Amino acid sequence: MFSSLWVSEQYKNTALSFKVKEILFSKQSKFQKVEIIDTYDWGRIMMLDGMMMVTEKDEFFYHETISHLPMALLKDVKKTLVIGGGDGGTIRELAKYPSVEKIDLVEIDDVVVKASKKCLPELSTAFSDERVSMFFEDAAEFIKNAEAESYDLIIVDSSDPEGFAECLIGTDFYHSIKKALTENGLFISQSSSPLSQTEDFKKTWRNLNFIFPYNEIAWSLIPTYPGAFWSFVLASKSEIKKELAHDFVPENCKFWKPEMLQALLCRPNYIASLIQ
Ligand code: SPD
Repeated sequence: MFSSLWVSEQYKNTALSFKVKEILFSKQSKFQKVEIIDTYDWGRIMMLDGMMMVTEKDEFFYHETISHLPMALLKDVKKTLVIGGGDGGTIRELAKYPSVEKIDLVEIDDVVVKASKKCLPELSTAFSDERVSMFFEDAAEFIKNAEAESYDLIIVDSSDPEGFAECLIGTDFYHSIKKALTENGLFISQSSSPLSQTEDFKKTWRNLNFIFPYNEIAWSLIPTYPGAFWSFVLASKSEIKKELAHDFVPENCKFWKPEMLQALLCRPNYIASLIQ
């Protein structure tokens, strides 16, 4: 059937548009509008309040970077926490590691998980993994109340730092993250596009440096996010050695391979100039 319907993500004065095959899911939750739309060129996409979260075609760049990069730097990870990430892509990648015993997922909006389970079968495979526990609550409260040194790896897989997600780049939040991390544990957060969301990126980096003694920046490509050139910040209470900590290679990756570690941690001059 021919469709003339297009959906766009508008970010400031730029928009990226996708031709719609079919709207599969559309619901106004307590927090946001959750939509899953089948498109011609990018497969099924998830949008929250009109902002692109995932497309089936390019989600692997994002989910493989945010999970395998920190996992490559850590030895024998057992306890993990994912904040946001209700589409399931990040926990799908963490579930590839036999050493991981616990994957806690804190997602404020249960409708995001419901939509993914219903319409995104390639992303939602790990929801039934017995190591996964789901908490539908505010992440800032959850982490404030978490036990000290209770996670080896904490991942923030959030939407842009606006509205209810804004606190996820604040110093209070980072302070709670620091407390909840084990001594050699690692924190990673998506940190916006240095190109199109420069101020968000700089603020995230500044706040993180204020709280943690050791910090790094990684980058990746996400073609359907504003700017496409994406960043991730890492932090730890211990020195972050930029080398592989083990030789386990997760299966079925489309982007990640151990050699990517050096590439993604290599800081382009453009990023270096932003944080001088
Ligand atoms: N501008 C969109 C940033 C969204 C990052 N998180 C997306 C969730 C994917 N699991």
